[in-house]
Amino acid sequence: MDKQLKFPENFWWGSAWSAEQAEGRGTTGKAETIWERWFKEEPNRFYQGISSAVTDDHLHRFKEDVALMVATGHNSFRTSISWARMFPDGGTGEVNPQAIVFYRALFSEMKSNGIQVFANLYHFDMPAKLQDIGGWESREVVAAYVHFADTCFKEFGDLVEHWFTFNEPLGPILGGYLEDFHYPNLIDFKRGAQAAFFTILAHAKAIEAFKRHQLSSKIGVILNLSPTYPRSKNEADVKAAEIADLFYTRSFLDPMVKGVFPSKLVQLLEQYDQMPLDFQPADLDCIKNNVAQILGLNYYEPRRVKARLTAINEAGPFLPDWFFEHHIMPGRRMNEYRGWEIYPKGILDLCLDIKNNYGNIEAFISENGMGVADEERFMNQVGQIEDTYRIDYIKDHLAYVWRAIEAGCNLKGYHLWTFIDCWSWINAYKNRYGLVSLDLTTQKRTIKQSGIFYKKMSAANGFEYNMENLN
Ligand code: BGP
Repeated sequence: MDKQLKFPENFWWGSAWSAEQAEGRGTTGKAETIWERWFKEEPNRFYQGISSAVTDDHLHRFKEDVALMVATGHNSFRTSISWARMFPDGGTGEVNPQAIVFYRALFSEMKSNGIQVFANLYHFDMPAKLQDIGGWESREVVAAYVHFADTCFKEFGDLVEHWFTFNEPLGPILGGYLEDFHYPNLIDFKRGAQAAFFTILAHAKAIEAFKRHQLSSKIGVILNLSPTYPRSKNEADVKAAEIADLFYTRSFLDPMVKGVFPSKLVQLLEQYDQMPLDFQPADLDCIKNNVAQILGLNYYEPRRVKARLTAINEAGPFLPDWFFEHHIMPGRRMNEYRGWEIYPKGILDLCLDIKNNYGNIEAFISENGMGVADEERFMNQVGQIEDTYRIDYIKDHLAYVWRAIEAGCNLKGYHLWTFIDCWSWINAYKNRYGLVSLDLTTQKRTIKQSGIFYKKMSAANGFEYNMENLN
């Protein structure tokens, strides 16, 4: 039975990307980032040896891009402000006037086209020089970040509607300290815990600085969250899921939104001697007093967990999966290109968790999307990608967002990952996520079928859906 799903008035329809993934290096002055550094050291780690040097060349094409935002129904859009571009001497020193000109021009262009500016201050793009002095393991870097944030509030405060301290702060910890997919490529939980703690402190200190500016905008954080499902109701599976959830969900969510660390996680880290070395009472006070005012939820896949089947190697490095194994659920629906399970109902469970356990804080879906390899297979004779699978993916997830709103969740919008196909870290251009396709040789942008659908959906503030697909 088809039903017209209507979303609340002024619902945010849009998408997101980040500076390093879309701007291109350009010639306005920019410090080397850890991505550029890593590419120089190990180009073989990047899909087809493609770096972030050019990406979408958004720096030079932003006017055309804003027109495409309008054409694909955006009323809001998130990008990040590049710390390395703002402070080209390596993340500190003099602010770059050319960077200010660029971001002011971009944000003004968006605003005058009716697109609210969502600005994020950190999307994995540490200036390499600051990584050299310890990156997020260093208090000096926290101070430099707060100065950068404060400069952005001052320079762009009149143009930005929503601010975010971090996108997916768990990512650099997982990748950089536990799983080897992000600079500095260490395997060291304790150092990772220090970097995580200072990231959380940097978030709080940036919010503290933000409050001094007395802007009418809000500031929050964007977290990648997955509901954690145990394989079964067996006690051992349930316990494994609880621990995985502490490491991956509560670790950042609790301190950044509630101002406190989950006591069970602290106990566990104490037991295994994995607590960060440097944390002061004044830090904990700052974290307590400066929490997110709005929460972005990035949802791609559920987390399925079971009790360990094998013994751990205690001579190996301490890792969260000492306590659980990932469960491959028979019958799961997969995005094989990315290796992520597609489970739309997970978005509802996630939103209910936020409603029930985090004071129903104002929130929105800040990323959700489907990366597909070799999308040119689906190109029609006029050069348009017929990505019906993406339209279905969006609808299936949004139907559960609609249901979450019906259930009282304080959800204000939906942003897709992503707008125009962009550079995806070590996967470079392998998987395409955009509403608009990008020709890498000519930089030509072409709206996909999903972009046309998105525009219609945004104009109607909803879409027709077969409710039998919900369970
Ligand atoms: C999120 C990141 C994005 C984006 C997206 C898609 O985790 O915030 O930057 O890259 O995932 O993932 P990937 O690019 O790894 O396919």
